Amino acid sequence: MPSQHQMVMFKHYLCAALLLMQFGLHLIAASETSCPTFAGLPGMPGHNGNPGRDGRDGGPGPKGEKGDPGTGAQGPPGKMGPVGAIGLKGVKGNPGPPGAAVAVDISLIKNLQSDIRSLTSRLTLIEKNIDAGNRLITNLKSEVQHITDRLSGIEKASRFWIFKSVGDKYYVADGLVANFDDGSRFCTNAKGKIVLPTNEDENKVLSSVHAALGSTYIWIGTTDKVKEGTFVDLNNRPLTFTKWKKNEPNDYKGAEDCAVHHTNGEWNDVPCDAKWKVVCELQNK
Ligand SMILES: [Ca+2]
Ligand SMILES: [Ca+2]
Repeated sequence: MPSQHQMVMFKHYLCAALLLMQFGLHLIAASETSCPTFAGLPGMPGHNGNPGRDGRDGGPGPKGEKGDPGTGAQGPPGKMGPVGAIGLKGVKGNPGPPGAAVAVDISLIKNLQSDIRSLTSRLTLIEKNIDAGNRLITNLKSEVQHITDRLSGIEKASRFWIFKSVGDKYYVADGLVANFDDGSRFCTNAKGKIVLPTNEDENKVLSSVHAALGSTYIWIGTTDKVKEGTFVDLNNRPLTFTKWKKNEPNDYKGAEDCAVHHTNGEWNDVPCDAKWKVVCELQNK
């Protein structure tokens, strides 16, 4: 049996051993070893405690500090408002004080009058120049029109096989042989009329047309259909020039109411239904 003294010593050893183990455990926990630990068994859940106090029961906190001003850009201006009503008519003002008399400079007036006379004179001169310019423009327009008309006449005449310029006319022909009425119609359709010499020069030019046509007779625009023995032009006007052959017009057999121009330039009355060369005259303006 161990003695009491031995039991006491055993307790002392046991306590020292426990202390050493406790100290060793502290050292292990303080070190960074990765030794695994083992959780103990969970305990039994506790009972619910009593509910806490309502948070609203607390009093308001202290006032916070004023915030910094915003940094956003200023917005666009608002729309214009509606037009307001017309205001009341104002009260008529008092008449102003009488004006001070203006000192008149006579020399200034005279200078202005002189300037006016000078300007008037220049204006008159300009008006005269304008009139002269207008007359010039009118003349130029007239010349242009004349040239245009002549060009038009040339264009018309140039469509014919033969055309000769004589005075202000063209004698034109295409070699047509026809009676007087058909020949006259042909020339009307060509914007002209059957040829009728009105002076010696024209009569001679018509003779030269004979040479080109190889003709003996060419119809001329005169008849005595209206009054036997009185030859007139196709507008019933008296003739101002004639070149009748001796003893012509003779109204041979009472059947000669039209007239022809012979190669030698002399005229003769012949039956209108005969067929001779047709020459037209066109105005070259
Ligand atoms: Ca006759
Ligand atoms: Ca005759």
